[in-house]
Amino acid sequence: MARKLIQIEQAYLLARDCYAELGVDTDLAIRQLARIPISIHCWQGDDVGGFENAGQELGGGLAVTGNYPGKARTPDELRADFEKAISLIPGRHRFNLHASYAETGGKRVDRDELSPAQFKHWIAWAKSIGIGLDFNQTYFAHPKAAQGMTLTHPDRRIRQFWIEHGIRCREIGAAMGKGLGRTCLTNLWIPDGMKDTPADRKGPRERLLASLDAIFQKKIDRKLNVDSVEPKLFGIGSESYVPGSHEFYLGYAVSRQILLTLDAGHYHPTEGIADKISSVLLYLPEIALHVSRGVRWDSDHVVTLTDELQAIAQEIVWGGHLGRVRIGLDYFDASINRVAAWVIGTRNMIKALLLALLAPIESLKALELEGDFTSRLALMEDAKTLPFAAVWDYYCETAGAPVGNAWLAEVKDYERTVLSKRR
Ligand code: RNT
Ligand code: ZN
Repeated sequence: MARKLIQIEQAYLLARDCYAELGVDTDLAIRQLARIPISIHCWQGDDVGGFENAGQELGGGLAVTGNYPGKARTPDELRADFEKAISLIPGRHRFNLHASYAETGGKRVDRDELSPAQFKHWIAWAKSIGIGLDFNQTYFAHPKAAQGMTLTHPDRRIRQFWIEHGIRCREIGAAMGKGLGRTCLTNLWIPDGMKDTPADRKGPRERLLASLDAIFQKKIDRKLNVDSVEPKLFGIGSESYVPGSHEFYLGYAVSRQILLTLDAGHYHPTEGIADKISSVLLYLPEIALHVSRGVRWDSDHVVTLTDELQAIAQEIVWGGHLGRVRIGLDYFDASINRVAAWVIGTRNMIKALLLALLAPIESLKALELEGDFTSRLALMEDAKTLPFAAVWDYYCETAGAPVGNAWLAEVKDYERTVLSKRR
């Protein structure tokens, strides 16, 4: 049931006083929050399917489980679903596309032939709804990636094919940046790795290094497009060796001064990415995040309001890094309504940011500097039960998004009237 405006406002005014007693300005927090874009991943909308219709299986160690009805089958359906989702999320966000979402008009355009032409509808659409786009090279779901190797492949011609793909995607990213007047992030992740113990760990890494240098050789205006590389610990089918490891890409990003993408599911199961942020930002101008939720492995579950998510948001906000972290989401669950999956995960990311913005961080930092760790712990714990929900509801209300779980009824209605008609 939708709550009444007067109740939302009254609750907010009480909450504002509570926070003010601790020196926290809730109005300011809301203004800051409204300016943080989340890059929402297209691939939750269609189970990482894309629109190439090449009949190729996903591969690359990516696994989507579930068969909930109603997934988007065409670019128009995906756009409509996403518009529904963002109508239920406060703030202005971005859409993150993969190269496999090219619109080729029925023609076969291979990955090494892609150009901005296949993304002109996406750009026009993004412009019409006033959002920015981000982009990704697609190094999976393709015959030339079927052996589990792309940029590290021993065959020079296959590497060259994927190098060309990498370059073209950066150009597409630049076209997105230019067309929309918002810098595009083009993120590179490859599935390369080995199931069993390699005999040579060095060779594939040397080839990857050379391939990346070939891709990033062309200078592209950083106002239009910035590049990022995404490390990973292991994948299905690459359990024993992944050339593009954390150390590999950290060194690469720092030496080339491009971005590093920290994916929350790409480390050891108990290893968080929050603590990495303040370290890597000492050496890089900007980083990107793939906020995800691994359950026992890199399972890409819908982002929930976990301690890990809150720790990530705290690091970004408390460290003063908001302008230097491009927050993106990366998960895919085909066992629930996909529009709801977008809404739940994104609203949780925003909630975590608001929680971080509402913490009495100045007091906490002062106590820490004084060495009063007792008071720091006490205040941190008390802050956890402040009336956060009243501020969150008020933010949703003033941003024109549904308050509380009122969004769910809209998704159910959309399911009834649109999604369930897709067979
Ligand atoms: C895979 C990476 C990568 C993909 C997307 C689809 O482990 O996280 O970011 O999930 O590009
Ligand atoms: Zn990722």
